[in-house]
Amino acid sequence: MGGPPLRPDRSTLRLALVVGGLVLAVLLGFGLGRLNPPPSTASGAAPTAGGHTHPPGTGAHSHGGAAVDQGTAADAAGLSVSAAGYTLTPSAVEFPVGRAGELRFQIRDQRRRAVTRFAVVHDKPMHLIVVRRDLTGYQHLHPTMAPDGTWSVPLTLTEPGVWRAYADFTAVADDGGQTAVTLGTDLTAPGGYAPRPLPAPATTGTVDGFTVAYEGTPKAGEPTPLRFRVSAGAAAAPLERYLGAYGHLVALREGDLGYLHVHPQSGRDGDAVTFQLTVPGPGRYRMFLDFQVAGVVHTAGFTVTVP
Ligand SMILES: [Cu+2]
Repeated sequence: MGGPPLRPDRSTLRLALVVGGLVLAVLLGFGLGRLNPPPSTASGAAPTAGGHTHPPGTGAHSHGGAAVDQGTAADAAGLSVSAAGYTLTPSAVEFPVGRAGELRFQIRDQRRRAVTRFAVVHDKPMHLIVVRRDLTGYQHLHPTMAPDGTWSVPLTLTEPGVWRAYADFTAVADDGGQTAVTLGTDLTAPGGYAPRPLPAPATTGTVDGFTVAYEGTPKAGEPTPLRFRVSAGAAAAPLERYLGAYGHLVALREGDLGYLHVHPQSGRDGDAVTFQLTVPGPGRYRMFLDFQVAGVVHTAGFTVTVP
């Protein structure tokens, strides 16, 4: 060696100070950011009439013991991949048309951990609804969960286009708290998309040889009872319990595919099955009634216009 000791000249020192200062500033900013807890209704929260916000997909809840917003217009759900601190994470969203595939996804919490505890609601811990953008091709599926929180279900997208998948579940947090959420994501089946117009509004329809009719007129912002009757020929069809009730109803909004919550009334009144439907606003909706006869589930669809 023997050369003069290496000493940094002044400009190198200045540079070191500047870089060091920048690093310090970044670290401080990061630390400060972490000290502030993220707002609980961070992204996409929709303001409501009560002057506060709800995460989309969660609807009304109570603050400090006082119930708020009960009985007012319920928001549509399923419009977001992330709501109420939970995120729907599909592993793949593209499906070749008409080919049997498998949809796999996780529900992750705010710490990006896969959720593995779910409450059983309507007999199942997870309800998955899949429908094409034009509200055709409706499927109601029940995925199964692996121990690591990965859900999977066989899925075939029967025609080309963009499809929406809704995961309807109630997550159980570490402290036992339960959160009911419906998250939505798009799936795609590449190919020429030929959308079909929504069928005309009707209160009677036929499916698989059954005639299904309902009474009741949904109104915007009000829970409305809808009474469905299923008949086979002249007689009432012998409905069996399906998902803890004598039928299961899902309503979706044309335009944004908003997912409406429908509450079944327990039991049957006579040969009818009644649901309480709250429609968030005017528009056209497509309702899908699943019912079971002789061990087979059938689905009747109805278009309804809310003025
Ligand atoms: Cu279900």
